[in-house]
Amino acid sequence: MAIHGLGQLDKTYDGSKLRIGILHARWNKEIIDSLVKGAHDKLLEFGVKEENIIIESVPGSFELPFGTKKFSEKWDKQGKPLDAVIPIGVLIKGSTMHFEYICDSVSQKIMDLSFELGKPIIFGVLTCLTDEQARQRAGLGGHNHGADWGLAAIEMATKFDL
Ligand code: RBF
Repeated sequence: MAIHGLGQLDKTYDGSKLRIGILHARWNKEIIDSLVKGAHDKLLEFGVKEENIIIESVPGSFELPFGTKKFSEKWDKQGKPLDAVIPIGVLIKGSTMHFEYICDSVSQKIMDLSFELGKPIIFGVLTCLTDEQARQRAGLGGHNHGADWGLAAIEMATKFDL
């Protein structure tokens, strides 16, 4: 059992029929790229087809909640709904209160979105005090949390016969 990270799944999940969206912010790009790759590769490992992993971006983490809503609704309208969305962002504390406000509001709104949209919206936002903490959590020296978010999306999109 991993101390940090999801560790073992409760059973094996088949992602072959799923369509999963990844919506990432572009701030802190090196870290974002690694998290997106971690999630993407884990989705492939669990059978999600490459063409059913839809990746889109927004400027920063603040844009993730609204972007996720619009991203999901766009595919609903086209008759090719996403079964889950993984919003990915990296917030790093600076010298103002910006970090505190954004962390709180973005986290709360991402949680609300699952209920609003009726589908799993995974919490793929790192809220770190330093660049080094973010790198460690993005597979750049430590465990890649993006992989856990990919697994969480597959489990949540499969488990409750949504
Ligand atoms: N976006 C992030 O995704 N991560 C950050 O660490 C981050 N830091 C920011 C710091 C400041 C002072 C400002 C003004 C914006 C920051 N943003 C960050 C961008 C923010 O999420 C958003 O894209 C912009 O504020 C435009 O709405």
